[in-house]
Amino acid sequence: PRSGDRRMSLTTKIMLAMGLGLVFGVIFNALDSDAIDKHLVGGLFHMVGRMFVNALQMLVVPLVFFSLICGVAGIGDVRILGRVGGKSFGLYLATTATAIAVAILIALVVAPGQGFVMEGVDTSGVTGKDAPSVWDTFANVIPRNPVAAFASGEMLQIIFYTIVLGVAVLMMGERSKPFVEACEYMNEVMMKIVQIVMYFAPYGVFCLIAKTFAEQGLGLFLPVLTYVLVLVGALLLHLFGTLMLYLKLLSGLSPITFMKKIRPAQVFAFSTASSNATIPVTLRCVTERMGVNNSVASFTVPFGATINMDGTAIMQGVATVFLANVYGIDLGLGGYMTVIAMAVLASIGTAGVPGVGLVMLTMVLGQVGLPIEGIALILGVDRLMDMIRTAVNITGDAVVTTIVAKGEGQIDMAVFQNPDAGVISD
Ligand code: DAS
Repeated sequence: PRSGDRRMSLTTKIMLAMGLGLVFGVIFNALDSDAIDKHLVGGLFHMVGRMFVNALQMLVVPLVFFSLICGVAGIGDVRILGRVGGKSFGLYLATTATAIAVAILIALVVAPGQGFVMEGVDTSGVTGKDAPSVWDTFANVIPRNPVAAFASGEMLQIIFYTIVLGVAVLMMGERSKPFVEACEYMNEVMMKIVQIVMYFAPYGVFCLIAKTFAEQGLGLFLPVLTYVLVLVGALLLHLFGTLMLYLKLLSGLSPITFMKKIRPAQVFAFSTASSNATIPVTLRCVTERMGVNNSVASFTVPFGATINMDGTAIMQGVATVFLANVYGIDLGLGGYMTVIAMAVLASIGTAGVPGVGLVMLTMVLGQVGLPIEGIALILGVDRLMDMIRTAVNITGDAVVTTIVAKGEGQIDMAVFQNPDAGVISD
């Protein structure tokens, strides 16, 4: 609870920083219509904002490496990797791909940010067409030189190489224990670094928002509101629509019973904005409240918390469409196919800790040639969006867990039907 209290105060601070940044920016814009950069304060805001965006990007490579190694190597036995790993991996990909495809379709129809082109931002050098073709994107997943891939932050190659390394570690059997323990330790260390960076989020958010609104004026606020509405709509559609359809069609289990039993984990995910922190609660919900056998859940839940991020993929899809509209860049079908592939792979690499979905968004934007500074527009609202999408993420983990368990005959239906099974105080 203490860390929860601290996290909530951080959330409050970020909301406050967003509000103050908005007010300061709008006043500055009204008083001095010249670009804020001509002033000392503008330079300071630019520097602090840039430092925060750099710090977010600094997290990506080591966080993905250690989180993914733990997810794969944590499976424990190569044979388990086969049926349960294959099924759950396939379902995690399917639900995430469905999530982002539906999200992009909704965003293209509603077109948030349409008609509002960022003034004074030179987008001539930024065209979606620079992104490599989808075929090259997949062909280049295999790194010629893994060290170069890590050094240059080629995320697709890093994710691929890390998964292969994880499987190789599993094949070492007992001798891999020290390595896996070291990776788990480093994974914890990486989460601490995320916490350190998130500590500075209010300052980064204030400077980024203030600078953005000083340059663009209040006109920008409306499209950001549409971004939030489209994103929340897409998240709720996935939560109560797509995921429940998967559950009903592939397991025959009752979505209404499922939603009642998973609620404590959703509440915890919302308040912590961390899938990883919610793993113990998700595990208890699927085993004690739904009757899933621990032999399945102990793998699929942590695996899902590491590689399955439907809510995050939805955010990345909607944010990409929003930013493409705001910068007046047409990504074309190839561009959106790349976004879907990148967001699915990025959600595989996203560890389940607060704010990393945004960190991965910088990778998706880079891949399709959109300016990374664009995240300044959605940074202020991202903390609240993160809480909602994390609840969607863990629900997706639990849906796949119950589907796989049902298919393996590893679910005690008496427990699933019993409304009082393993009640956890919400
Ligand atoms: N907060 C992350 C999680 O724990 C997701 C995200 O940042 O998008 O699932």
